[in-house]
Amino acid sequence: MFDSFPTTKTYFPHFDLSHGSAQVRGHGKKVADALATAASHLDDLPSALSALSDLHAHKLRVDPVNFKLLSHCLLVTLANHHPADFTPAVHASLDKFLATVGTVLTSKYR
Ligand code: HNI
Repeated sequence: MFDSFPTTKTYFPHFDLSHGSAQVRGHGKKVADALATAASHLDDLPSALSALSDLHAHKLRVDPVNFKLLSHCLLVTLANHHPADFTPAVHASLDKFLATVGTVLTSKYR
């Protein structure tokens, strides 16, 4: 995401964003863990992601467009690393899942 959409770097001025940096890897794990939590609470994402929604909306103030950029990068990366598993059905369901997570994380911007 940082390489493909450099504007996203503005939210991480305090990070070492070089390729493979420990901070980027550590943060990637936090995001992946949050996505795993979301995947196991598909019946109630707003509650499962409530604290993260507050964080991104009120504290971090991440512009909603950035969630679409990240989702796109995740899909491209997963397709590259798991070409056999990345069937049209998996693509469609991951796209729907990531769009829903993004909607929940930006739902408190009002
Ligand atoms: Ni996001 C912190 C999850 C999208 C900018 N983000 C987090 C944390 C999690 C997380 C988990 C750590 C919270 C904590 O420490 O309590 N972020 C997610 C998820 C998505 C997402 C699941 C979407 C799928 N975040 C984005 C986007 C941006 C973003 C699109 C901006 C481009 N996030 C941040 C920033 C932080 C952050 C900035 C704080 C980083 C830090 O440690 O200072």
